[in-house]
Amino acid sequence: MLIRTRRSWEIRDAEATPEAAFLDRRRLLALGGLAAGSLLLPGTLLPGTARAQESDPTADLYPATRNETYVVDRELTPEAISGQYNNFYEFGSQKTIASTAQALKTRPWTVRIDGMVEEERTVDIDTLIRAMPLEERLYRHRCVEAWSMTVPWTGFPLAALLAYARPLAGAKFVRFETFLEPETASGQRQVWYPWPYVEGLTIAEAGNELAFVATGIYGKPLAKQFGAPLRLALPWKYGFKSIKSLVRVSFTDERPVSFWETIQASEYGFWANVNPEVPHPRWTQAEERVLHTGEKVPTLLFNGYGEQVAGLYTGLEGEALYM
Ligand SMILES: Nc1nc2c(c(=O)[nH]1)N[C@H]1C(S)=C(S)[C@@H](COP(=O)(O)O)O[C@H]1N2
Ligand SMILES: [Mo]
Repeated sequence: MLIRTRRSWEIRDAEATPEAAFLDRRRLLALGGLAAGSLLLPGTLLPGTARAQESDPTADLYPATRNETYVVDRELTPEAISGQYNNFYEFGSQKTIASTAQALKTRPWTVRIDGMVEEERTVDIDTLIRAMPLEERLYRHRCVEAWSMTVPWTGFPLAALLAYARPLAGAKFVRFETFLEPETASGQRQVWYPWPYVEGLTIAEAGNELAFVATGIYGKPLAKQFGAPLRLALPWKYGFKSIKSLVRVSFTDERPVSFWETIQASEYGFWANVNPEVPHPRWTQAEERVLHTGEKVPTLLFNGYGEQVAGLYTGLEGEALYM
């Protein structure tokens, strides 16, 4: 048992102000601009924020209406910070991949739906996005490396994609796959990694109301470094489960083995639910570093989303649910 002096539900006054959760879009943009101004040289463009998204064929769908069910008790992370500190190993193992990620060509783009489904098919990304009910949600994100951010995603419930895919009754898992294009993604030329990036969920997890497919962030289509044009956002799990730049969604009765599980199964398991009391083999998970302030705050069980997801794991106590 860990003993903490500050309880997980005690949040500082500054974090608790309703303004923090409901920053209007203009103020958010101003915040982003301010931080960008202080971090970047004059005249430097923030990669992927303006140019690429203007030409996005779905740009007219943004900003989408915010779903007020998903609120947060933390300040949003400015785009100038979250857009410059990314994990996207396809473009390198360092956090500063935003510029190189601009090489990713996101149109034309298709998503293959296959495996145990009524009918296998390949759908064009713009057709898919327009068929889905877009909304905005504020979610917290906790990386296994113990940093965290809070961001406004735009997208649709993964449950809507499940309904669209029509899996067979025998399907038990969903397997997700990222693009494979070593010509543009320099990281994929590092052949010791098991490309393409793969992740997986149980059908029950994928159907949970919190499981979200993001197409946008900060009221705009996703910038490339965030995993354009389509990525998962699974706020109760460590960030590596939220796979970026999806090209394939497969239904199966076998538990998928993920990219990170292939590399180091003793550190990155299938379930990877956030739990402050189960340390990573090489560091504690009790606290996290808030990306834009550097402040250390206690990590919460299921990243604070236990009410929605704890029920998914009853009867599975023998599994390594928290790594
Ligand atoms: N395809 C792919 N998806 C990925 C990753 C990656 O390297 N490749 N990194 C993961 C990790 S470790 C995290 S924390 C999040 C980071 O998302 P962000 O850069 O949008 O904050 O993406 C996840 N999805
Ligand atoms: Mo991560």
